[in-house]
Amino acid sequence: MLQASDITEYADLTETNTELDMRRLVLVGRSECGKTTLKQVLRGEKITYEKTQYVSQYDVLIDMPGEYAENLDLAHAIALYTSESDVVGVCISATEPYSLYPPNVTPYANRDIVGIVTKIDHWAADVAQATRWLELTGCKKIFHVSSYTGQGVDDIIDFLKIKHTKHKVGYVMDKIHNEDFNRLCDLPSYFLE
Ligand SMILES: Nc1nc2c(ncn2[C@@H]2O[C@H](COP(=O)(O)OP(=O)(O)O)[C@@H](O)[C@H]2O)c(=O)[nH]1
Ligand SMILES: [Mg+2]
Repeated sequence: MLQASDITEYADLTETNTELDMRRLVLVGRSECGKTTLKQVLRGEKITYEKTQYVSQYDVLIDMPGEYAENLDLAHAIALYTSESDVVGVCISATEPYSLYPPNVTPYANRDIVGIVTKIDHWAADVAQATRWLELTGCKKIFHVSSYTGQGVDDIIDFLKIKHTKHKVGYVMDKIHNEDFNRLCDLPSYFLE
C-alpha cells in the first residue's frame, strides 16, 4: 500500500509546491456590530462606511447584512451561506447591551465555528461580557479584534491560513500504477494453479 511517508519522501525529491491558501470565512452578527469594517480590514481595504444591502461574496470572505441574524425568515438563509464557507465567524460587539444568540446553537452548523468579539478598542467595551456570551452560544475559539487599531486581526488571518502540498499529476499516476495497481495484479499463487 502507498504510505503517507512515501509521499513526503518523494515530495522532497520532485517538483511539488507548497501553497498557502485561506479558508473561507462567513461573518454573521447583528447590524452595526462591525462585520463590514472587519471585512475591509481583513482584505486590507480602506475603511469606508457602507450599509450592507445584500450578501456579498468575496474570494475568502462572505459578509451578510445583520438582518439575517435578526430576522427569523432570513435566518434560514444563514445555513446556505455557512455551507458555502469553511469557517463561520459569529460576531458580537464588545459594546453590545445584550446578546442576540441563544445558548448552544453552534452545533446547528456543520462548519468550524469561531466567535469574534469586535470593537474591543471602544470606550464602552465590555470584552469579558461579550466573550462570556459567545461561550454561552457554544463558541470554543474566540477572537478579540478592533478594526480601528488592527488589534487581533492577524490572529484571524493566521487561523484561516492553510498549507497545501501539491504533487504533480505524473507523480501521483506513477505511484498508483507502479505500486498499488501492480501489487493488486500479483495474484496469490493458488489463483494460478
Ligand atoms: N470603535 C470601533 N468602532 C467600530 C469598529 N468596527 C466598526 N466600528 C463602527 O461600527 C459601525 C458599524 O460598522 P459596520 O462594519 O458597518 O457593521 P455591520 O453592520 O456589522 O457591517 C460603524 O460606524 C463602524 O465605524 C471597531 O473596531 N471599533
Ligand atoms: Mg455590514
